[in-house]
Amino acid sequence: MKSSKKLLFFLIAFSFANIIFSQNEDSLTFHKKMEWFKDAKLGIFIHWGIYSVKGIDESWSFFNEYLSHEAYMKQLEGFNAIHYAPQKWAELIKKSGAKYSVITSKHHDGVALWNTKMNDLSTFKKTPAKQDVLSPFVAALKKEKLKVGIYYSLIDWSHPEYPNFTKTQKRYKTDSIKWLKFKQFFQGQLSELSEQYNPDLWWFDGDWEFSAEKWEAQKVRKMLLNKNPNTILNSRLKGYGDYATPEQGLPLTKPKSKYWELCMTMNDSWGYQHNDHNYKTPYEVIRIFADVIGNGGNLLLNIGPKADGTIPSEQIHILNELGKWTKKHEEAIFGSRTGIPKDYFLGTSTLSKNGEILYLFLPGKPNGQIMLKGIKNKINRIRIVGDGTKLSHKVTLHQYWSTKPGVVFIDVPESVVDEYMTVIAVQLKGKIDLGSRE
Ligand code: JFZ
Repeated sequence: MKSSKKLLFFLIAFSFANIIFSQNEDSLTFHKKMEWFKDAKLGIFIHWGIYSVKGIDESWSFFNEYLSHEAYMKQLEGFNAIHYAPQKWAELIKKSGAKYSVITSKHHDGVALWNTKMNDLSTFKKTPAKQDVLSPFVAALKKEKLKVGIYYSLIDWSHPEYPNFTKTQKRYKTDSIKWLKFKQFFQGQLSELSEQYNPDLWWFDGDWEFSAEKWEAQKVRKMLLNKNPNTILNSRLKGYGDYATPEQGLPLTKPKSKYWELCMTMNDSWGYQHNDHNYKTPYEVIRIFADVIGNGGNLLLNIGPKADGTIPSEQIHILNELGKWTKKHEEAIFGSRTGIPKDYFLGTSTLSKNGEILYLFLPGKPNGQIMLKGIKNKINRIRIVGDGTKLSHKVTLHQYWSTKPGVVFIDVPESVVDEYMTVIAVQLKGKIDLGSRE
């Protein structure tokens, strides 16, 4: 190669490298920053806002015109937070076993939980609580060594410069000046949040009303990563996020994305609604949670505190029961990886990070033997997780002349059965080997 050509080659190669590294997002760094999230498994989502005053749908109730915007905003007068105890919240979350929490800093109704300088619509300026209720909670999470997630709605149906107001009333269709002002507003709020809380995770919502170009999604991503290169962004930023959020509830099979999170209500509402008593039982929550982690995902379980700052007793009950179960079974949950295909074990399973321990989740009241097929490894020991009881097993259908693994039957005595879901640990010789799958 002639030297001038060489120079050109290097110049081109260098500028390509620059494009990649200027974003500081090569795949190694990316997977490293996602590690805590992959290991975390459980997060607690909090929808707290003025909608808890009447106990109506968060923001959607006025958007869908079930009541006027004015009547909706009257709820500001009832948001008093008189029993708000952020440290207790954080301790309750910690006890559930969750490793992170995501709180609504602002929902589609535009009411900020912190003292934003970008406008006056905040719990600090417009409610009897007269407080920035976000800061003490973030501080409490940090104190409890829980990761901090900030939910932020891009949509702001109350903002005079936002195009959409309700489902039938639009403020404008195109107006570049107004849109520019709104962009400055929401990006200003994001930099406030980023400066004040430096969250570990951003949970965007409402991206569906406009395109990535209109939201300047790429620029927003860059801005947040500039401040904190390790921060994680959920998927609802028009494709500029880091992990997937399945849309139709519980996925039947493992989602394609390596990182994913299912968000779920405890009853049928995100915010507190006194009429909604349709709570899932602790067993149902635990059963779903196991299914999620068996497919390599995280569960983001929602609570909706009341306007006075108390958490409804049904929600506390679920968190406590979940906490008992996660504590007993922590080794099978936190830091685990996707389990084995259902052809090998007809149920939910996870694997230890090094692949040498297989955890089998036995819902309900198993009694009798558990069957496991196709595992080529020798089994060193089988035991009940969180209990220590050693279990006996037998291997059948294994021919000495064949490489085909046998069928394993494991005895699970009734005396060791967990109230919600028993977990057994199958300690293998070496990393799990699933053989040929035939
Ligand atoms: C959004 C909000 O509109 C809702 O009020 C709540 O805060 C929830 C957590 O998030 O609702 C959505 C948004 C997207 C999907 C489902 C509910 N989705 O992609 O399936």
